Amino acid sequence: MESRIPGACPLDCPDTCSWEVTVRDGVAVGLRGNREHPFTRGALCVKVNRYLEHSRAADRILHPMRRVGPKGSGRFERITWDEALSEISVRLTAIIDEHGGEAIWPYQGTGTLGFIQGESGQAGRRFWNVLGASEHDLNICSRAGNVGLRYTNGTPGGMDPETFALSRLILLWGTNPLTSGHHVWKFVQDARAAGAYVVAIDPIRTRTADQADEHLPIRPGTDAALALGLLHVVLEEGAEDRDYIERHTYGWPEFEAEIRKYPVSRVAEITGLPEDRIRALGVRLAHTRPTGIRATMGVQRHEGGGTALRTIACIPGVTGDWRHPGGGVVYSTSAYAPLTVDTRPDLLAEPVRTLTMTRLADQLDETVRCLWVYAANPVGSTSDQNRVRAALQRDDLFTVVMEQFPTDTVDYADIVLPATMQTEHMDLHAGYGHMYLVWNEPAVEPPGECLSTTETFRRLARRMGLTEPALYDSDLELAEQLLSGSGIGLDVLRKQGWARIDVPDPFVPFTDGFPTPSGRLEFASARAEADGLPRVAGYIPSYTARTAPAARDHPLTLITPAQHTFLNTIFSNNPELLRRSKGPRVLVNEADATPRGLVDGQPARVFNGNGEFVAYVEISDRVRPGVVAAPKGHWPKLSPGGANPNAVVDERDADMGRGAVYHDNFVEVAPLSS
Ligand SMILES: Nc1nc2c(c(=O)[nH]1)N[C@H]1C(S)=C(S)[C@@H](COP(=O)(O)OP(=O)(O)OC[C@H]3O[C@@H](n4cnc5c(=O)[nH]c(N)nc54)[C@H](O)[C@@H]3O)O[C@H]1N2
Ligand SMILES: Nc1nc2c(c(=O)[nH]1)N[C@H]1C(S)=C(S)[C@@H](COP(=O)(O)OP(=O)(O)OC[C@H]3O[C@@H](n4cnc5c(=O)[nH]c(N)nc54)[C@H](O)[C@@H]3O)O[C@H]1N2
Ligand code: SF4
Ligand SMILES: [Mo]
Repeated sequence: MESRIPGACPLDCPDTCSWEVTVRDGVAVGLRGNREHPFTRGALCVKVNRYLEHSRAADRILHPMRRVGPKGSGRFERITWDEALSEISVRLTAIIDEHGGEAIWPYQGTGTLGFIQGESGQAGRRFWNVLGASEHDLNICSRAGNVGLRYTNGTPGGMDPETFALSRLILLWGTNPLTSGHHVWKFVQDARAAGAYVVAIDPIRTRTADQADEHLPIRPGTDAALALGLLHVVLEEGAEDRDYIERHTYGWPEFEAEIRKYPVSRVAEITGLPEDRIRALGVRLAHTRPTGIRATMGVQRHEGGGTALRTIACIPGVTGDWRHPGGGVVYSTSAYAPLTVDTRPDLLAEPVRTLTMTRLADQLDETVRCLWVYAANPVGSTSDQNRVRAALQRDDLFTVVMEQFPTDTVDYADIVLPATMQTEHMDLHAGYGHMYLVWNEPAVEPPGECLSTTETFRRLARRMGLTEPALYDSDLELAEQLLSGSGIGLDVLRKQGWARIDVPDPFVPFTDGFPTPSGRLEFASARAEADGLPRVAGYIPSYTARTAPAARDHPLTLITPAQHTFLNTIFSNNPELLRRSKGPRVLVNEADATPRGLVDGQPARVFNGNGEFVAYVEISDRVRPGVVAAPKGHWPKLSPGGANPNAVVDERDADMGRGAVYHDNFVEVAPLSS
């Protein structure tokens, strides 16, 4: 018997593909992108094409385990679920009795974005509320940009990415879609076929930059200055949309004065870009309607990253691009998901503190007695790896990790709980790069003793004798609750596998105003001022951009972008994808490689005061002199030297939302032998 089961890619990728699993006699034998889905259009990606293979990998965790070696050793014995739940129940109860519920840190990551099993719905939070556990701020990925956009537009939401097909000038700004979410490219190609011009603004000449009509290799962390410089040219050209500004924006005189401070000559100095290229792009922007801007998370992994998005978002306010389908900015579409997430904050007996995902090393102190990691791999993915490792070593810390694979984080667990993969559990998704809900029907039985997130928490609640009924809602009940205000029926969604969010097509946002205090696009924001930020959008340099050469202890700026063959640290243990990654690499410009004696293909130490990692040198003009790049995602324990780039990343906050600064650190590079 063969059947086709609709599902969704669960990964932290804007495209949230709709897929179809072919099941024969209870075994998943095929996986492919849904051909009917308007965004997926039948294609998955180089990583997820191996998802079924990955789900059957030899190193998959299939049973609960208890640590037998020292923390970090990764030595475990198999135990039963009954033993695991008993031990956890006893430990949690003792911790709550002695230290209070806040001593528990439920550290949820982005392994799955599901609304039922994953981070979008904060799966497990009802359980944590009953226990009074600390809140967890999942700010690792996109927060600074979200906050920045909110000051300007009132929401991080913007254009429907499908409308890029209608754009006539496309700015791909700090985004590498051909690696980090390629489905938008078809719409870019449609636009090009109709004559659109495509510009990539990125310190690295990425795959995407290779395909663009033009690449501007901007100095990292200076994007807001470029935005102001382009607008300076728009004003010189007299091309600002006075009518739009008058009727739909707030704070123009102040912002205009700010723009006037950034003539092209000054912007060239700040951004390291030639004056004539900036002016030429400014002229294009002035006279091309509609201009669509795709800016994603890369541009905000910096000290001034929130401000960068805030200021880039001002561009369509000046050009009036929000009037047109195909005009405007899009960062994330997740705000459009019409789903009702109810984590039941009323179940908390009293308010609790919030712990910050990007500050794990700092905040994992003796006030935390249980770290509960799920769908996350902090040893591989969060900043300041060596201090994270040290914090995880503490003897009086009880660490539980729910996982599919034996990650570096698992090595520190006291108890490991085997987790299902997407083909084995039920979930509901919304994209952050498209306008659809996607349903995931379980296709096969879980292998071994793997359990879903929801089922694990239901069983644990029962073991702990918790009586709150909301802890026992089934996955289907949770789905009904999520869809309750959406106007989309569960039956229809389950049958078709996906549904478009109820907005016109083509979608033009903000036609009824902006969800800001003034109801207008805010060049100036009283809210920003109240939050201790500049009132007017402007430019805040990143750490590496503002630090004078003489004050740098390590001279090179490190960027740690998406790795083509992995998704964060997922798939990095798949032998074929690991092979295709060509191992940990660091791209170095010849001008920096030569004086350091770095040789192409040879291993080098990349280091600063936080630590070091080892990577193979790739001498390349893809990076500017002064900038080096080492993709994220390699498992430390599968890397030479046992560390990945997060060993050198500071635990330092971006300007907004305590976002991380993954692309804003100084390093030195030396041949490994020296
Ligand atoms: N293959 C693959 N796909 C992924 C991921 C992955 O790990 N691998 N990760 C997923 C996740 S978690 C996310 S959040 C998204 C993120 O997707 P992206 O936003 O595309 O993320 P990054 O690769 O971090 O950054 C994009 C580009 O920004 C550039 N950049 C860095 N600093 C600056 C700057 O100061 N200015 C400008 N203009 N550009 C800058 C980088 O060089 C990089 O090429 O991708 C998702 N997709
Ligand atoms: N240097 C550097 N570091 C970065 C970034 C960067 O640009 N540069 N990007 C950051 C970004 S954007 C992000 S989003 C974070 C991601 O950081 P994390 O949220 O820690 O995510 P991952 O490292 O992908 O680890 C996710 C883990 O969840 C597991 N998993 C997957 N699905 C499930 C499930 O259904 N249940 C359970 N229990 N486990 C599951 C996977 O096996 C995997 O080990 O990394 C950040 N780290
Ligand atoms: S990782 Fe992105 S592109 Fe690949 S299948 Fe998942 S959603 Fe689609
Ligand atoms: Mo992310």
